Amino acid sequence: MLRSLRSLPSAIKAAARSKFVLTTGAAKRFNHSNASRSVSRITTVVFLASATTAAYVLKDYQPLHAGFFSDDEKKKAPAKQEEKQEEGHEGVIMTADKGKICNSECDSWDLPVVKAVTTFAPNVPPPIERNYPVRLQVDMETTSKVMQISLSDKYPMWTFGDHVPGPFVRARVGDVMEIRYTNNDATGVGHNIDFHAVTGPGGGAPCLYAEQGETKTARFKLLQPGLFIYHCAAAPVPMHIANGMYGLVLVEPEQGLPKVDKEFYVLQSEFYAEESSDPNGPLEPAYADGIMEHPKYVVFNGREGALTENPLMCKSGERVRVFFGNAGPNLVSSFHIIGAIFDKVYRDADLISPPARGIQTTLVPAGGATVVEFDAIVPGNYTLVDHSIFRLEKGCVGFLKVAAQKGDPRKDVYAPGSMPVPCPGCKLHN
Ligand SMILES: [Cu+2]
Repeated sequence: MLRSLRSLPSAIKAAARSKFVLTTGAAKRFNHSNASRSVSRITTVVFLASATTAAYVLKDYQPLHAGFFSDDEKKKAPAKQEEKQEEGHEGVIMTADKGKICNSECDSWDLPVVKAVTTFAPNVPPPIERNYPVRLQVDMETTSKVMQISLSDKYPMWTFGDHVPGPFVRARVGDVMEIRYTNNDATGVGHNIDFHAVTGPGGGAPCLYAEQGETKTARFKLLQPGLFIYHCAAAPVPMHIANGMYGLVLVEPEQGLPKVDKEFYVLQSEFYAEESSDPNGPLEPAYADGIMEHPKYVVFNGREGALTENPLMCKSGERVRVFFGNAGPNLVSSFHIIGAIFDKVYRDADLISPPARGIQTTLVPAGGATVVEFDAIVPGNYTLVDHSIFRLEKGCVGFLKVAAQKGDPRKDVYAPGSMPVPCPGCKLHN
């Protein structure tokens, strides 16, 4: 198998390596005939997916630029941009230039260039204050790294930016998002990025497939406001998502979002893992558990305890917005904050329609997102959960601590008759 890989073009090698890793890993865990047939079916599906990916990469792929820009858009771009700094918000605005990968049909790349400010969960980049489109440069990289997945277990994560979840990108509708993506995964696995915010084949994934050490660049016009998942879509896709390769892109509407006091980035995902044959080794991926949709962990922000050891923090009287994504790869989330009622829910992260009001729990599909807002009225501790509540036992819990401002306990809203006491052993009310 390995000898035959040497004679293949490099893109196929990467895809085939993924298949090889999968099939040997899966075969180790299946030693009866039914399981072997399952592995064979998985292998076939993975091979077809790998071949499709390779075909995209190997053919003279034309980036998806033609038709993305109208003459109207060109008129909106400032005629000349000086170098300047937008303090506290996005990075340096540079003189616009023609992109190397632009063709004659898309000279409206001639937008001011801004380096995106990105953040890792639970932090969110500051709101966008400009009222014109830019070419927003976003640097992304892939790494692999053994990371803590719970108090007791580690897991070999595949990451964007050395973090799970990956960076939060904040843009404005009409921006051209320029992705410069480098695969620094030392294991040699090929990766890409499928942006749900992108209109065009694969969400950009075929343009961004990179083997170890490669950098790929592509530009995408952001046509719709919303909060969008991105994830790796290299074959086998479930494995790449299950190993931690996902994050969020916020595309603000032209008029922006209403001002709030605190914004947070929370992303739910699940991990399919089993004990290693090495007693001191990290957990190993359990592909069969993924197929059966039996996760070992369901977590917020990449690991059990991410939001209990380091809770979200705000003060009473502040308005809170949570950008919530669900990377799956399988489960639908019933997102709820115990003790809070969402007075605005931008259902499915639809930032155009009027938000829903007075919502207790909101469904977030795998590969989807929502935006919720509420006032932190009564001081105390609040609990983020997936209200499919057994998932609490798999790690899906986080805290929001609301500190009292100037001794205002809001007893007009919440009046204990005696000292509040959490129930013994409680994971929900600390
Ligand atoms: Cu990947």
